[in-house]
Amino acid sequence: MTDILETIQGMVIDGKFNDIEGEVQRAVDTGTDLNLLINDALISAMDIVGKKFADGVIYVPEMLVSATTMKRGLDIIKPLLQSGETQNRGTIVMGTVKGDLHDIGKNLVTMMMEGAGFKIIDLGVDVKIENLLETLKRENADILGLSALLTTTMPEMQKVIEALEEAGLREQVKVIVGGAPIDQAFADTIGADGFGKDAVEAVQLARDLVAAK
Ligand code: B12
Repeated sequence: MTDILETIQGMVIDGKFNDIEGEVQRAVDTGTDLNLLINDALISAMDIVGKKFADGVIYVPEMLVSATTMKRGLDIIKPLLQSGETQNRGTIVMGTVKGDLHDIGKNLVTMMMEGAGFKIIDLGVDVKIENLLETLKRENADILGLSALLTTTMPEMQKVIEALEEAGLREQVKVIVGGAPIDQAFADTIGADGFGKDAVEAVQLARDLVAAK
């Protein structure tokens, strides 16, 4: 890893939220590959933070400061991911499921989807099923993207799919799922239409699903 990526990774781990924007901007200005910046510096930092938390080396407040630092870094990159495509490729409602407050991954997926020309309605975190249903109907959405980072909130995804069936919306709305504990097997079990392990896969998945509609 190059020095600048290592520095940025360290800043997120150490929660240097006042310095991160300048450093990410410097990386961008010096032509650092955006994929490396996102994956090798920012996301990998959160993996290390998660491990430290699991090992009891750091606690929730430190994890939160790292998350804030990560978000500030991503904010610098966000405009660069917008391709300026004006064509609406389809409408996607995104949200983190009820009981779950993690939104960094969802936000990253949202940014990349917007960059790829989708219209995104981001309902945020801890989203209630009624809110999802109401928005999907109102927006006549093509896809629902659900994120979950906790093993305890994963089952909420299945509840959402069941609610879509009950509301008669399942045929019209494709459901894609993601988040660190989610995998293809889980997506299959709950009857989702797709799983994406990262934002790049999420965009491809959305493209394929809309094209197949
Ligand atoms: C940052 C963080 C927090 C922050 C969140 C801040 C925020 N605004 O998001 C705070 C401090 C609030 C937090 C709180 C908690 N956290 Co936390 N957190 C993390 C941490 C370190 C990083 C998550 C992250 O942002 N990763 C980076 C992003 C980019 O990755 P990602 O989310 O996986 O997203 C990518 C893919 O999964 C995919 N993707 C994501 N969503 C979607 C959606 C779709 C549709 C698709 C296709 C793809 C997709 O694309 C993304 C981009 O590549 C993780 C550890 C980890 N490595 O996951 C723990 C972790 C998830 N947290 C954990 C825990 C336990 C908690 C708490 C319960 C702690 C506590 N005791 O209070 C609370 C729960 C609060 C709640 N109700 O949600 C555990 C979960 C364990 C488990 N088995 O469930 C983890 C794994 C840490 C650990 N190792 O123990 N946390």
